[in-house]
Amino acid sequence: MNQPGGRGRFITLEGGEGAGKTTSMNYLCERLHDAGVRVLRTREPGGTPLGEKMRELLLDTQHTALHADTELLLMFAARAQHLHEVILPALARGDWVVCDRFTDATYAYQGGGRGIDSGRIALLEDWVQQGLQPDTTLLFDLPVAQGLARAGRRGELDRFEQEQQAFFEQVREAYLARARQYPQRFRIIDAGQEMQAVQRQLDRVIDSWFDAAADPVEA
Ligand code: T5A
Repeated sequence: MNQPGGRGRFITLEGGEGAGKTTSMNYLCERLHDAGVRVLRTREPGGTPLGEKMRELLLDTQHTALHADTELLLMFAARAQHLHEVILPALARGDWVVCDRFTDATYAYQGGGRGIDSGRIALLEDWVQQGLQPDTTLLFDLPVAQGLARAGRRGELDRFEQEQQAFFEQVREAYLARARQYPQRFRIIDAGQEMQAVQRQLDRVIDSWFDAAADPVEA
C-alpha cells in the first residue's frame, strides 16, 4: 500500500474527552498494518521526547495559573518539534501517519473552550505547518456527558478533564464547526455507539482509502 517515492497519508483522530480515540486507534492501526501499510502511530501534545515533557506540563493539575496564551504556545511548540522530528520525515518516506489529535484540537480547546480568537491560532498554524494539513480527520463525536462519564471511569482527571461541562460543550461545537468548514477532510464517527458499531463505521472509511488507492483516478 505504501507508494515508493510518494508522500504517505496523514490521518488525525479528534474528539472530546472519552470519545474512544485511543481505543479506535488500536483498531485502525491494526487494520492498516494487516493490509501491508507502514504506519507511524503518534499523538499530540507529545510524540517526541521534548513534546512529551511539554505534555506533562500541560496536563499537570498543579498548573492552575497556566495562561491560555501560554497553553496555546506550548501546544504549537510541541507541534513544531513533532512535525520536524517525526511527522514530516515519516510522510516523506511514504509511511502513513496516524496522529491522536492535531491542530483541530487547538481550534476546539484553545479556540472554542478558552475563547482565543481563531485568527491568532491560524497565524501559528501557518507559521508552524507551512500549509501541511491532514488528508483525513476522523472526528469522534458523542454527547459531552457520555464522554465525561467514560473518561471519569478511568480514575484521576488531568488538567483539561477537570474543566466544567460548559467548556466541553464549546469544544464539541467548535469541532463540529470545523467539520462543517472542511467537509472534504472530515469524517464524523458516531462515537456514542457501542464499540463494534464504531468499528463498522471505521471499516467504511478504511475501505474508501483502499478503493481510492486501487483506482489511480480516485487516489
Ligand atoms: N489538547 C490537545 C488541547 O487542548 N489542544 C491541543 O492542541 C491538543 C493536541 C490531552 C488533552 O490535550 C488537549 C485535549 C485533551 O484534553 P488526549 O490524551 O488525547 O489529549 O485526551 P483525551 O481525550 O483525554 O484522550 P483519552 O485517551 O483520555 O480519550 P480517548 O482516547 O478519546 O478515549 P479512550 O479510547 O481512552 O476511551 C475512554 C474510555 O471509554 C471506553 C474505553 O474503554 C475507555 O475506558 N470506550 C467505550 N466504551 C463504550 N463504548 C465505546 N464505543 C467506547 N469506546 C471507548
